[in-house]
Amino acid sequence: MVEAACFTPRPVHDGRLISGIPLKWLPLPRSLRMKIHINGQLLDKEDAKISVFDHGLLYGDGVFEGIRIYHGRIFRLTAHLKRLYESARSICMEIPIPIEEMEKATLDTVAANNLQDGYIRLVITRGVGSLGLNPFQCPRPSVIIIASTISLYPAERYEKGLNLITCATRRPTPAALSPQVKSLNYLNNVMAKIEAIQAGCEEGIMLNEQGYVAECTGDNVFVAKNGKVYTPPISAGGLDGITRQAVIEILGQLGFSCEEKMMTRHDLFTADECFLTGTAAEVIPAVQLDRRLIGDGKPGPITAQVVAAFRELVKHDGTPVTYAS
Ligand code: PXG
Repeated sequence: MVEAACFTPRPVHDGRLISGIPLKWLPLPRSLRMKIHINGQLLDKEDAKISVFDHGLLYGDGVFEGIRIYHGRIFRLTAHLKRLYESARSICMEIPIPIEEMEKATLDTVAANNLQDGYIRLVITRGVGSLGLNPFQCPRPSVIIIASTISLYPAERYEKGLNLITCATRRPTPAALSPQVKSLNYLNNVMAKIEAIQAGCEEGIMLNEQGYVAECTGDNVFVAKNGKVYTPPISAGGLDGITRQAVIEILGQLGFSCEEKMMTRHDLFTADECFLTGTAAEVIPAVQLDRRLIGDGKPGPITAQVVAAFRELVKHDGTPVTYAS
């Protein structure tokens, strides 16, 4: 069995020992432990287990979504659920519950963990099968909902901007697996992320087979030049990001034109500003690519406006969670 860690470290620890055990490693009272939804049940984290025969583990066969909770509201929940069900349909997987039930289960899991701000990971695996590729031997996909927190980059990076490299690992061609499927097999993106980190950068630009900019390993990319904003079209190979869509709307409201354009590294090197968008990253400036400064190497004014407007948007745009009083 794949097992989550037994004890959740206490949020507060002062170094005290109880019976020789550091206070931070004592189990939390049951009512305070993280609750995870698995196939209709809300389980304590230590009881939340999935079989090693699940094809999600054996083959990366399954789909997922990452969703933010802001101020007690789930940001763009309907859009995330729609993308999840489309990813599943694309890989011939029938999610065993209707979308309305998934919405309720997601809201209930957030409420059970009493999270006002955080991050939800929805994972649908192909389910338990035999040691063979054939997915039709897996009778029922498993539904997992984790409501927790995520912090991708230190706060300082939101002020100073990210440093990027161009990854040698390319975004796979749509003739292989469609880039629109958020599958459980993220190895290609993981390889690209390794390249970025090993080069001392936080994120990496991924090109498509033709050498055009597709996106980053977990975010979409935008540039600003001469007061106009550009982003690669989805057909360049990036994910149709939900934050990307929100930012396109924000840019319209701020009065900036945003054009989808095929771009090469040249367009990034010669841009005035660059920023990335994603559920985990939110909106974050990027100030260097391959050790070359983008613009003056500082986050620019258009980026600052988009960041501010995005932070405002998430305060009210979202499905409200009903918490137990
Ligand atoms: N491209 C890729 C390849 C992604 O995986 C995005 C773009 C941005 O899409 P959204 O819809 O989130 O705006 C993603 C999403 C993580 C993490 O753990 C990454 C994502 C989402 C949630 C968590 O790094 N990437």
